[in-house]
Amino acid sequence: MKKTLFLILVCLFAFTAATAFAADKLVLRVAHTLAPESHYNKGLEHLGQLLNEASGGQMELQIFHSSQLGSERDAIEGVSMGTLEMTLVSSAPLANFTSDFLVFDLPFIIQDRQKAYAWMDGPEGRKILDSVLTKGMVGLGIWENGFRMLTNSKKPIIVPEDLNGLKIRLMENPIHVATFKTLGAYPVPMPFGELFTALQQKTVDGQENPLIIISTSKFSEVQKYLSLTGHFYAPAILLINKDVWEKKMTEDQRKIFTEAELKSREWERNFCIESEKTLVDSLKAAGMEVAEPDKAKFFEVLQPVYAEFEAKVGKERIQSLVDAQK
Ligand code: EAX
Repeated sequence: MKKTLFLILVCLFAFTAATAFAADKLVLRVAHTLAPESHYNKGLEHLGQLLNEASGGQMELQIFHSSQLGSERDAIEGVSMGTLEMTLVSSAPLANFTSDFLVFDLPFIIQDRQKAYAWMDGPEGRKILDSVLTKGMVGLGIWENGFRMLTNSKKPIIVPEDLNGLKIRLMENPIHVATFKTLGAYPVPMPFGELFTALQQKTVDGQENPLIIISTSKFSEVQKYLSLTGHFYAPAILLINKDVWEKKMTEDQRKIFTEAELKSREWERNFCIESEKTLVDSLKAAGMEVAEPDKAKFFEVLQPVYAEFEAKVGKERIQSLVDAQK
């Protein structure tokens, strides 16, 4: 009888110790919409590896790619409410939650990537990131999605008039919609997860995304024409739920995370820059016809978009980002 009780107690103790130990391990789920070969996925894998190494296996990143957990809007809502720990999303859909991000959506506002990185990593970028605090999130860093290029199934796009009447899928963002309306196109906001099928079934004629996405999402299979417009620069924002960051994580874990994030941000940006070097050629090889558009014409036609959104974005913030690239 005594022996049985002893055994039960030992088992109970072992069980409690095991669960306590398991509870020490921090598992963070991070969702994104892109392919496993994409810059988002590779950058997050890099971050996961650094976290694992620096924490002796006690911090784990679980990556959910290809919109497995829904659209970017869904992911932002999930992180905000705490049903998901983390996400990496374009800043454009995030601007619907906090308008501070809108500055990045102005056409051609970012031309010099390296100088823009310094601005985004400095106090101006921090101020923008901190605007998510009131939404139950913490902005961890500004990574890269990239310069967005136009593709379509109808014709080469050289000047804005070429876009007349074309149905172009966009991210859900008011400045993007205004931009393509001004260009004479018919804007169709839609989550990324529905895009390939929409292009395939010709519900839309075209779309715009960085070369690395056009390539890793295989849009060359359903789009003939690529125009190197670079009309928007899309930063990618790494977000974490505020309670997870402030209450669930220890100070040590936050320190490990901050260091690993900084390294991964740099790694991911370089991965984008390096990949881009060969992407035009590989997309040509995949059958796309590539055009160099008249960017100055596009910029000229788009001036009314600046006038329309200047007050909402903030004149000083616009000027600051422009000046930072001089
Ligand atoms: O953030 O929706 C898009 O076109 C984005 O580039 C993509 O989801 C990555």
